[in-house]
Amino acid sequence: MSETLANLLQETREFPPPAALAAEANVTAEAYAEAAADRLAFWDKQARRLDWARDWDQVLDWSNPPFAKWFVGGQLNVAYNCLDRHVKAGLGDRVAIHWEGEPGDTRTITYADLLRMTSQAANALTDLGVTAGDRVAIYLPMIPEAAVAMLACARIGATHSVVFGGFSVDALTNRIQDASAKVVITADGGYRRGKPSALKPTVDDAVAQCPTVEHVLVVRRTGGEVTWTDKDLWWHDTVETAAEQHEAQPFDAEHPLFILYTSGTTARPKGILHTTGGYLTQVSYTTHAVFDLKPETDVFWCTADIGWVTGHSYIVYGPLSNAATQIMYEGTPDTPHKGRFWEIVDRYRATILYTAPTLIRTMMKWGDDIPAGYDLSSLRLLGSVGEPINPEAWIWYRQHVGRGELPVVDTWWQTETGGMMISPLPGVTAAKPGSAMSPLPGISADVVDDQGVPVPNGGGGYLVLSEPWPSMLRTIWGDDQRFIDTYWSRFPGRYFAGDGAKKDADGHVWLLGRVDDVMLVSGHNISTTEVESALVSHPSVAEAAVVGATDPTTGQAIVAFTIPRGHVDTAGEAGEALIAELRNHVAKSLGPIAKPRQIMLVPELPKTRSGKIMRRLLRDVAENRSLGDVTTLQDSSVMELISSGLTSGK
Ligand code: 6R9
Repeated sequence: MSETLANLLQETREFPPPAALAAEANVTAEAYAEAAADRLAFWDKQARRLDWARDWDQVLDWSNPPFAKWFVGGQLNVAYNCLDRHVKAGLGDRVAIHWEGEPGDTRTITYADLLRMTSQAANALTDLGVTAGDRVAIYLPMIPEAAVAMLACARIGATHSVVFGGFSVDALTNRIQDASAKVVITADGGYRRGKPSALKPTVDDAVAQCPTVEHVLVVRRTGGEVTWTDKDLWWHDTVETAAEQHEAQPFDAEHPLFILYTSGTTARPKGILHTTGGYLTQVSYTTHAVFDLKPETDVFWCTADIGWVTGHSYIVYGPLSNAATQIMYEGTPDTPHKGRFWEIVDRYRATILYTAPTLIRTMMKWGDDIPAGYDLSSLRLLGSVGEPINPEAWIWYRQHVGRGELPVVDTWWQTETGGMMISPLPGVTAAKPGSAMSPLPGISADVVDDQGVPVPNGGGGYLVLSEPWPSMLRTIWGDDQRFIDTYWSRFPGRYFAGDGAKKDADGHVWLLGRVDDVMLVSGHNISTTEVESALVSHPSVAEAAVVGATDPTTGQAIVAFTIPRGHVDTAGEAGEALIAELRNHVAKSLGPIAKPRQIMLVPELPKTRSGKIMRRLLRDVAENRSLGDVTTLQDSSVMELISSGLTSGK
């Protein structure tokens, strides 16, 4: 990665925090100094934001790396920290969740309600024979019961494994089998794109192949027909009739909390294991620090699905442990119209919005007039996660959603890191569009070269995490060796994140995408992210995905799949002219070496359910191969659309 293009660091805009926000910020620059002086004392203090039943004897035990133990000997209950303690503090009437179904039905759930629902579910699971340490698979749409099911597992010490509601029979079967789940919690279906979409048939097919499953709890959401088996129980018969009182027992700080399978774009999915005390400490603290969350007045909205780590950490555990009021939305952003997100922000007076670059770019494509049609004046902070955010998308987000005033926090982290790791602090950092900026207080990250030597400012290489952190994964479920091989062997003693990154002249971190996606063109390492950002900076482009395809002369050649903005004419010669212009535009912004060999204008890009572009599939198209594994693809018709409608140019 040392030979990254020299002239790429050209984004120099800087946006300091609004003075009013900085003056009232939850966390100031002092936090960096405090953590730098004594990292473990810093995390000890953050852990005390939670309620512990037993204090810990040691903050970190790193005597057997890479197997960490945080808050050794401490005991706590995660659900107690998210619910009971708030109700005990007199906050029972505070709204925990403003839920909005896709068809427009709504539910308002207070902390007292959520505690009652969770207690009932905990009692019901216990009655079904679920005990601490058992695994429960959750395959639900974005309905409040998803959060209730997770919290109920946490409450009784069962380990949940949430599987995306869009995953196929095979994906669900593998995940249930890998974790030997005893119970599956699902629904008849959910609403997506304006119609009910069934879930139960997928569960039926999966459970038929999973002998460990004893019971299936089924929430009635759509009222659609379901086939019934002798393992099935209705949620409303079982949970909603259970006792409303449940005494939460404390669990060890290292008790397993959940397994979440990474999307597995290549090999067998990895069951990422997270535990109790360190995980909750870090997600709770980062919610407080990075969103500057003021639970009395803020209305928080994270648009992620609960089946993604972002939904675990920043819908369920982070916001609820901080007694936040939040919005939860079941459906898609364009049902029944393209202003749906802004309508929700407007209706609930959302103050903090946390979403993904893919959505921001989609909103750019749909046009500026759509957000302009709603009152977004309640917003005070914007966040981004999931992929590198192109400077152009960052600026659009701040301009058209954030009135040109609001701070944007670009938060880098992974399923494996559990919580945010690299991000601006909204009251402290002068943010640069496209950069995740600096490791958060208490976090140590660096960019290193092939040999593991930290690169100087201005250099590029691999992102590593150089010290253990509280919400780190503890292992890959059932496969310690794979945990060591995947994350700790490339650079011994340090965690290898698998992302390319660079440090700018000021030492700020810029993420360049997965290292598997870096292209090697005529001996130069070129990051897909940078070519994509160059394309997106052209006024005719809404979104772009870039891959390296084998090329006889240059080793790899750059192939770009580009979605034009709504108003752009791409028919016939206009399309050819646009392609020529875009190739030159990239050459002009990044240098001739980065000029794409080929640009294809496409209507859509293949994405995972969490919005990440599946470049692997595009590489298959670019190299005329048949498609590899598509099980994690959000919408399988997209690939047909791309292959059939290609307008390509050389
Ligand atoms: C939270 C989440 C992790 C991968 C990660 C990186 C990419 C996430 C990012 C980002 C640049 C950001 N990623 N946030 N890249 N800037 N702010 O997304 O977890 O689904 O496990 O994905 O996502 O490539 O390695 P997960």
